[in-house]
Amino acid sequence: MNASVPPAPLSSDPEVAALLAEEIERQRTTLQLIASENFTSPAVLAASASVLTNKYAEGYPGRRYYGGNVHADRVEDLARTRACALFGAEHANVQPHAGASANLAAYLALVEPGDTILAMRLDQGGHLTHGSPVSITGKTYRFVAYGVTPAAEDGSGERIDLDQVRDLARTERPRVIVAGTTAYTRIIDPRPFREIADEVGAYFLFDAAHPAGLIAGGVHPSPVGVADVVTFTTHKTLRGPRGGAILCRSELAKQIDAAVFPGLQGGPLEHVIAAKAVAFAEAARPAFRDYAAAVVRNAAALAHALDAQGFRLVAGGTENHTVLVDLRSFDAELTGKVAQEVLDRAGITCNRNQIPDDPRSPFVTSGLRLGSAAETTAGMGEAEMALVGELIARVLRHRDDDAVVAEVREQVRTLCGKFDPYPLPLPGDPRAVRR
Ligand code: DSN
Repeated sequence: MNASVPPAPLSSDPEVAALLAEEIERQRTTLQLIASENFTSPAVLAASASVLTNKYAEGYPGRRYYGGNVHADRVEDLARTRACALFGAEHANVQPHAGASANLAAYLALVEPGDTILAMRLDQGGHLTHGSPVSITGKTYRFVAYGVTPAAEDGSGERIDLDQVRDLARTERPRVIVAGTTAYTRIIDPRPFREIADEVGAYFLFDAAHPAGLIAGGVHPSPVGVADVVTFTTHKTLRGPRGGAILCRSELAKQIDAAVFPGLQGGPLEHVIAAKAVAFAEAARPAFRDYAAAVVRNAAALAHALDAQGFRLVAGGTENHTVLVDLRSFDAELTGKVAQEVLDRAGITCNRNQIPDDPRSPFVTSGLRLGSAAETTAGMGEAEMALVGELIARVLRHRDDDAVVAEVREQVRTLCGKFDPYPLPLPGDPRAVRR
């Protein structure tokens, strides 16, 4: 990353300025291993901090409910065109504020309240918006859930149980079948889902929030053209601003657009849409294909290192950006909650996560989810991932020893110092103030 952004003054609000400066420092000096996070480029940051935040643009390009949208129209058109070109899609809606609103809009477009939808259960690796009872999705539609196959000694288990998907589809006759996960480490082939959806006359929705960048980078199979609708977030492996988007065939374009606005949202965030346009262009460059391949290699290296330290890997390893660790094999007493807290103290940022059939609650958990997308952006490779695996094991093994935690914190700081995601000053950056 070498694009420069002029540091913007936040001197009128020293309180917020100080907090932002501390957050920049945190991101630069600790390891970012949350599988759903990344470091955007300075260009993406600049677009999302632009004056388009001032603009109301309810509607779509050429059909707005407010005046003054000549530039917003061009920005949104550019974002839509770039999204379609990147993924080979017929239609794109770039207005969803998040992956959750993209999924809700897709349901709103395709089915009626009370209709049956078949999706993966949250505690098996799915997402809240795939029908969790605490989500509006679970309260509005009748969700039926599938999961993964049982764990196997040789690592061949904990795969999406396609037999279960087929059986449930035949008995429950869902109107939509959803593929997509938040804590799943294997490639998801969209074709068997398409076949099952065709057999029972259901729509097929692919939630590509996590693998969107791997799909754009050509290292995972694309669901575009296979699924009826593809939702995704722009801020995970795709490395864009925080937000969502929807791709679909032309014949569904009208109903998808109407579901997003006015169905679900009001004014779109045109500054974020500008940043999405920047990210789509970045992801279309050849270098992004190298990045996507490196993300997968790095996750595999991290998985290998953790396996060598005695951690059981859910699904036996990884083929994407995520590693899901079953902590019980390493230490039966260690919960995901405690592990996350200890790792935080050592400067290793990740999140606790339920593993399939977890006996512990979602707040405590027996698992940790780690991801390679952000630190790959910062430039780390397989050697660094091997070291990170060792550091994680060391700090968790000696979690009651403050001296070891502090020592690992220093090793993390040194490692991060060699892979600064933002070598040039950013708006609000304390380094800019010091100059
Ligand atoms: N919260 C996101 C994740 O971490 O995977 C999904 O919404």
